[in-house]
Amino acid sequence: MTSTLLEEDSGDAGAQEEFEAAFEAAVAADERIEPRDWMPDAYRATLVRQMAQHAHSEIIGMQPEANWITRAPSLRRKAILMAKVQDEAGHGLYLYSAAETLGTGRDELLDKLHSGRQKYSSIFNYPTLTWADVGAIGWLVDGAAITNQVPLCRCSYGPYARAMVRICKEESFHQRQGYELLLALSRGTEAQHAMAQDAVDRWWWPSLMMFGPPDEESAHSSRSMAWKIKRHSNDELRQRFVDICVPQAEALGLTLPDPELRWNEERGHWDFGPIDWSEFHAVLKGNGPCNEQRISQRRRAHEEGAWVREAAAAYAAKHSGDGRGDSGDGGGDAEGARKEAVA
Ligand code: FAQ
Repeated sequence: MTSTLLEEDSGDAGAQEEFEAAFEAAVAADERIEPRDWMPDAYRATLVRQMAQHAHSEIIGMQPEANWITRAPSLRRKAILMAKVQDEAGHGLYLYSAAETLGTGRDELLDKLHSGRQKYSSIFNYPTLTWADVGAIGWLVDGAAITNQVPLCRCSYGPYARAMVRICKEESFHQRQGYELLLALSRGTEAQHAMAQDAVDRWWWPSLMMFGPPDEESAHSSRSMAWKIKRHSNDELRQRFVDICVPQAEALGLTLPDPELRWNEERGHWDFGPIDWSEFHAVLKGNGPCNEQRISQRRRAHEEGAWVREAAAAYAAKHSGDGRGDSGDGGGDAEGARKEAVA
């Protein structure tokens, strides 16, 4: 949005209406809303909620795959997996930074994650039991993430949309590595094929749940779609994902664990069986297989990283570049460096 008129809220009621009208017009015209533009409080709150949940998912999502770094079957696979897990940390960084443009600091968001006041994706509460799970996560979880996130590159909020462009490029690389890993297992020995099939059997339904509740139960979808934060409903994206995966599974030589999967000529889509939403709700309530483990590991990592944040702040204070060097009077830069430190 370009109008400087919108950059400051004067507090005057007439002006307020004008701001609202200009905001709605900018959204309708597919213009981007930028951090200094006026925006409704509910729009800001919705963005913070979704972006925080997204950022938290990226950093919690490092855990299930990191579980296999030390046991990767070759140096090549280890290097790839380390790079992928590191990419997820980077995605968290972009998203926390994008959320900061809305006036919410990373400390505040992390505190809400650690105290259970903000969510992260249900999918990361499942365990990675075998090496094939690394492939299934890449193919299905990154695949679902891309299906959901490509439309977010056109989100009405500029910093979120721009963060998504790079994230999607990296996620699509992740998806291909997962696919390639599963293909190697599927074409390998009988035991390797069985391991790949078992992983797909376990990750398929939770991946479909990643898209959120069915449309009729989705509390936020209609408002978020009207604001062009979300461009498609949860069910639309879930269907798109199923349609993409069915032929890919066939090419992989693996089956999807759904006896009701059938091509529907009339709809031009694959029909699929019912999702067990009671499982989804249980996971959201904290009763998934790994909820406790994920959050306590995250809290521990944060506590153990305190010295890194402190050291970065001290370093920035010492090298604040204003000639005051060791005086310790480098508060501004120290704050900047603290934010730069590992999430
Ligand atoms: N898990 O009204 P809706 C990744 C909550 S990134 C947990 O439909 P909305 C990369 C929802 O927050 C994966 N909670 O909500 C990676 C709301 O609760 P609230 C994350 C869920 O926001 C790959 C309530 O249910 N991606 O995987 C879930 O309109 C590999 C009602 O739902 C994003 O976050 C769920 N699955 O639509 C990393 C993408 N679904 O807040 C490592 C951005 C719903 O009122 C390794 N987010 N809920 O307490 C979105 O697109 C949306 O937020 C949805 C949910 C689609 C997730």
